[in-house]
Amino acid sequence: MCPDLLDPEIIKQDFPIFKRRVYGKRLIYLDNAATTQKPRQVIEAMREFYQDYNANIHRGVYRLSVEATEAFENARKKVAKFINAKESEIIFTKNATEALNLVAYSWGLNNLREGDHILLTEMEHHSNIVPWQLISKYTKAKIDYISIDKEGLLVDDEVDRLMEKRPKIVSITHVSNVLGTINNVKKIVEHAHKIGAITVVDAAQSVPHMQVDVQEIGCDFLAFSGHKALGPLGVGVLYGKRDLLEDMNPFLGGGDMISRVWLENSEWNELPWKFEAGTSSIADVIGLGAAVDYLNSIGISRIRKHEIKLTKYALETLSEISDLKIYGTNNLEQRGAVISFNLANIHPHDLATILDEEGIALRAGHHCAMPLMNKLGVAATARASFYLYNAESDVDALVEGLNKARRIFKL
Ligand code: C6P
Repeated sequence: MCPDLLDPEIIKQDFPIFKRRVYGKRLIYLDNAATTQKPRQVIEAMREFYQDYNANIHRGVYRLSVEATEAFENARKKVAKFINAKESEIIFTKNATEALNLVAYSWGLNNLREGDHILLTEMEHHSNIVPWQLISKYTKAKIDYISIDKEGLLVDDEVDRLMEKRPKIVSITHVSNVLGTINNVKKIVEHAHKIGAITVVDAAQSVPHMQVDVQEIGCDFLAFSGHKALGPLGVGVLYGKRDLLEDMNPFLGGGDMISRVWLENSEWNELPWKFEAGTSSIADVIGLGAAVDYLNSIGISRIRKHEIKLTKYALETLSEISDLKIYGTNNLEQRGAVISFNLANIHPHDLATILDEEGIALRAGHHCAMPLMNKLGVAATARASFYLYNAESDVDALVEGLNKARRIFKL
């Protein structure tokens, strides 16, 4: 086997969940855009924390607390290196949603006012729409949306037209969780910077799957969730440029984020702790560090290659099913490992239920992207999303399951 190619069957051995059976069948997990499974290395790192050195961080001088603090800050180093950032620019949040809210509230509330524009796209997840709608209510700044074409790609002319309105902030997804579209964020960031806008990249669906380098993209902020990158639930990351973070007010107040507190006012802690109020999800952060180690040991570019191969195979085999409508582009350079589809007029929830009986886990619904569903003219889709442990046999099982659905619905 070519050393550049992954062998999903070997990788699966690192993931205890694949030992279980679902209705007596092997588990075929195709909901990686929602959350990924966890390798034993991540589970073990978290177990070790709770079993061997469970203590709060940044507070105690005793051995356990020192060890916990070291492991926590070491995870920050790993995450920073993974996306080519400085440690002081990595803020641990609860998830990508909280990271995006942090920017909206801490930057948006102070910097936006009536007459200002916020630029988003029609393919955003609710997490990159709703926080801006809230901020727009408070500040009266107006939101514009870059539209998408039939292939699910951003319309270049629309980018140019809306940039002419000189938005103060441009916040876009790197990879769509519905269409799989990979946006050219570097180009959009460059354009936005030319007109003096601040840029935010929602990297929830990119960081786990492809090389993401914040210096290369040049963005001001970037958000992602640990749980979509083999890490535990409960930890997300916000990258922010130091000078911007320095100027911003804290998002949440409480312990750990201050240097001094008086009855009348307070002084903030240094970066990044200024934005990490209260006790952090220590075990989760340590687990995320282990996930980064695991991803590095496999190689993120090998993961991307594997996903391109699998997506190509899936697009080819799925397109042979009659009455199956696939959304998004066929250009694999511009597409992540996410395939949304509808089969005739079968409701995606019915499809997902039939597939579940075959041990296949995939998501059906609006995928927290209701404006995008409206644009596509549907209420919902079914969605298969792949990761490093998925094999062509998983795609074959999906095709078989869809053919079973066709038989049940007498198509
Ligand atoms: N999308 C999906 O099934 P959180 O929930 O904060 O970890 O991630 C939010 C988020 C932000 N941006 C994008 C592009 C996303 O895909 C998600 C999460 C999941 O598609 C859950 S709705």
